[in-house]
Amino acid sequence: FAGVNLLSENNISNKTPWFPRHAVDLDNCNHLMTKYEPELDMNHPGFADKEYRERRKQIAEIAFAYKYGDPIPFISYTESENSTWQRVFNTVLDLMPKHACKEYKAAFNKLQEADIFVPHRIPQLEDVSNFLRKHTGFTLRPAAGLLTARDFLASLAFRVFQSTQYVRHANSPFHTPEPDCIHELLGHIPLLADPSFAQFSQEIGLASLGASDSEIEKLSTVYWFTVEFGLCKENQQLKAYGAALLSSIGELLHALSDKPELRPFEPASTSIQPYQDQEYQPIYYVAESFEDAKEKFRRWVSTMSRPFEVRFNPHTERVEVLDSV
Ligand code: NLE
Ligand code: FE2
Repeated sequence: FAGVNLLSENNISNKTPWFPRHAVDLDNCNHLMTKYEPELDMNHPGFADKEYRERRKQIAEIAFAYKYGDPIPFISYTESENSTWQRVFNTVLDLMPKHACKEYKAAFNKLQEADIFVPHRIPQLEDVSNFLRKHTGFTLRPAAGLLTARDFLASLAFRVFQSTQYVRHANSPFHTPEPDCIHELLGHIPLLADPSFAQFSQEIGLASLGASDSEIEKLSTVYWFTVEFGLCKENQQLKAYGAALLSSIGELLHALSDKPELRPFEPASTSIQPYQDQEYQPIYYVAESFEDAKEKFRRWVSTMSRPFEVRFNPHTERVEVLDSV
């Protein structure tokens, strides 16, 4: 039974789910949730649009073929795709000064200065990845669609963000329930260039490695209500930092109206709040600041049941497993 020894090396019991130990292992962390595939979902705006479905397939192939270390393939976006980007980009330009948190605005400016964020063309993931690497060490990998929470969170532990590369359907520019590259670019990328936020993202990822299914569920719920839909305070005012708010003018205005319920971010209760992902959220969580959210998150994670600790070594891109007893 040579395998038994292997499994229990470093005290990892054979009950611990497999997890990536090196960034190259992320080649195996690309399992998709199928619920949003335009082929399968009758409500998807692309369901009846054969050309759109073909295009999605073509771009998904790139992600399936991608291997660790490859440059991210260039996509020649069509005029219609670029114009969808431009419509969303212009609304962000309008709303950002008033409604986005200061860290988002600062990074957005840098992306404009670097000529990566321009109105008329969709940025290439390879350029964005190189930009992030310089600021926080985050890099991107192309993803074919919505990944399982376990695979998606695991990549964050390595400061790798798995990003879709296809574009939402031209008929729904201002809100789509699934991720697309406009959401990744306008929602996630600016904050991944912010050191404090990058740290928070990585810590969620590290906490997910080898976690049980129910803990993954809690971590992805925390991720949902912070990284995706989080609000924070800035000089007594509410600002958005959640990517799904910043990439969807429809939901951003809803979140800041008097319709939804706002609650203070508390990992213990936030992590068990059920949510749906089809419509605007009825509840949002408000963080005092990124630092405060990080601190609360750390305290809460330390109560989780995992019998070992993990540490990312950026020189080797390896996760080291440490006994916590
Ligand atoms: N609703 C967001 C948007 O329209 O940009 C995408 C959410 C992805 C979780
Ligand atoms: Fe997202």
